[in-house]
This record gives sequence, structure tokens and C-alpha cells, in this order.
Amino acid sequence: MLNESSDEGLGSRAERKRAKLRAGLAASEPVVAVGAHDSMSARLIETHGFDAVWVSGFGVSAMAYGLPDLNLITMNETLDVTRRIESVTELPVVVDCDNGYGGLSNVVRTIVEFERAGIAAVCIEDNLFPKRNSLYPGQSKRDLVASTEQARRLKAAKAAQDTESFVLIARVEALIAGHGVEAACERAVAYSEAGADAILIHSKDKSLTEIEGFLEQWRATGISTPLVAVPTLFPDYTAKQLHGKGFSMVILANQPMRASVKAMEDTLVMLREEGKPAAADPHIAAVNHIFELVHTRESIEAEEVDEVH
Ligand code: SPV
Ligand code: MG
Repeated sequence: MLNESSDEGLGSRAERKRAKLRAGLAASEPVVAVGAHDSMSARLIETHGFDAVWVSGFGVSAMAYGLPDLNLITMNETLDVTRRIESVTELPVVVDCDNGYGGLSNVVRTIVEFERAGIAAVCIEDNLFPKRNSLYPGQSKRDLVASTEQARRLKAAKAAQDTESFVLIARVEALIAGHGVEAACERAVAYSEAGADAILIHSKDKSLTEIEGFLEQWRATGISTPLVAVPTLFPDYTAKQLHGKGFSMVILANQPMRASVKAMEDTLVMLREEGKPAAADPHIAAVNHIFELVHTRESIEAEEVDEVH
């Protein structure tokens, strides 16, 4: 028997998710995306009522591969994790594809492959390959792709799209790289003119002075391309407050990863100290809860429904 989703095909599933994301970007409430690093985290993000899943490059690097977020993960490795995430959630999936894994042709191939995989949106940043995670503290060396070259890549990416609905988010790293508000705004304008559907303006400034400065200059341009924020380092602002300032989408990029690591560390300490599972049991999810989350009973019932004894 065909299940509910198998007769609608990849196209309409993808279209439905992309339409949901596009409607959200134009709505009077912010789209709140949360960072997933695997399929279970994506399932939980959906269960808890969020609007979209962010496939975090940091999360996939650290959690799926146990590696630093330094462009070590290839396009195919990201696509592999993304496909597994996409298949278990009804939410639009927004994938952090770093800098598109190289030059113009790499960016174009990234768009083609992720669009064909039914993904709603891809985010491409202007960090030069190999990139370094934007939150890494200190004066680590950071080079950006020249603005004109990045605009050329984004334009080529948009031209390579097969559908109108697929969303390309262009991420500006000028504030992270210390180039200042004016350079950030110039890049945002260039990327928007190149056809980006949204602009992610990243910042580590806890006071929000940089972001406010950017927003002031951006407003003066009159460009209506939606803006995206990642408030990891300005965590006291709610998604609603950021929406009020002009952001259409807010990405809570890494909290599930950090929660998982803390919970695993605490559990391993208890197990190591007490030497028996009972030490951890009151503090961890019940086995039955895991069964429920992945719909185990439903699968077993379907297997047994017409079984001849
Ligand atoms: C990610 O989640 O991988 C991001 C956001 O790109 S950040 O880590 O803040 O750069
Ligand atoms: Mg990233």
C-alpha cells in the first residue's frame, strides 16, 4: 500500500516546504529555525513547535563527524546528513552549506544537488575556503571572498536553480571579519542585487551596536530582501524583539547540540562514578520515550496487521 507521502512525489513535498518558508519570511511573525545536527534533533525541533530546521555546519562537523567547523566536511557529507534530516521532518529544512565548498563551480553544484534533494533553502557565506567557525574567539585569521566575486557566485547559483521556489540565503561575514558596518551593508546590497532571497547578517557584538548600525544603513537602501539573524552571542533578545528590529528569520543555531553534549557529559560522569545504570536512569530519557519518538509501535503494528499466523 502506498503511504500518504509516497504518491505526492519529491516535487510537491519540496514545494510545500518551500512555500511554507517563503510565506514565513513575509509574515508578521518571525520564522524561528533551530539547529539540528542529526535526524533525532530535527524530529525534536518539529515536535516542539518551531518553524524550520537549520542544518548547522558547526553541528554536523562536531556531532556527526567529531571534527572542527573548518570546511573539513565535504558537500556530500553534508548532503548525506541533510537527506537523513529532511526525510524525517515536515518542516522546511535550511542548510548551512558554508562557502559552497570552494569556488563558483562548487557553489553552483551545491545549489543543484541540494535543490534536487528537496531542500527548502541553502545558506552560502562569504568566508574564503577553508573557512573558520564565526564564533571561534580571538583574532583568528579570517579572509572573505571579494564582494564582487561573491556576488558573481550567488548570481550563478540563482541561475542554476531549477525551481522558482528554492530559497538562497546569502550570508555576510563582514562584521565577524572586522570590516565594519559600511562594508557589511555594501555586501548585503551586492548579494541582494545578485538575486539572494534573504540576507543573513552575522555578528558577535553582544551589545547589538553593530547590528543596529547595519540595520540603519540597510533601511536607508530601501531594499526589501528579508534579513536573517543568528543571536548566539546576543541571546537576550527574543525572536519577536529581533523581528521588531527588522529580522524575518531567527536561527537558534546550536542549542540542541550544546544541550546534548552537556547531558551526555553529566551522564557519563554519573556512570563512571557509580558504576551502574541506575545512577543515570532518573536523569535520562526512558527507553520507551525513544521508541515513541521514532514511531516504533506504528511500524511494528504495520508489519503485523495482515500477518497470517
Ligand atoms: C552554524 O551553525 O554552523 C553556523 C552558525 O554557521 S555559527 O556557528 O554561529 O557560525
Ligand atoms: Mg556554519
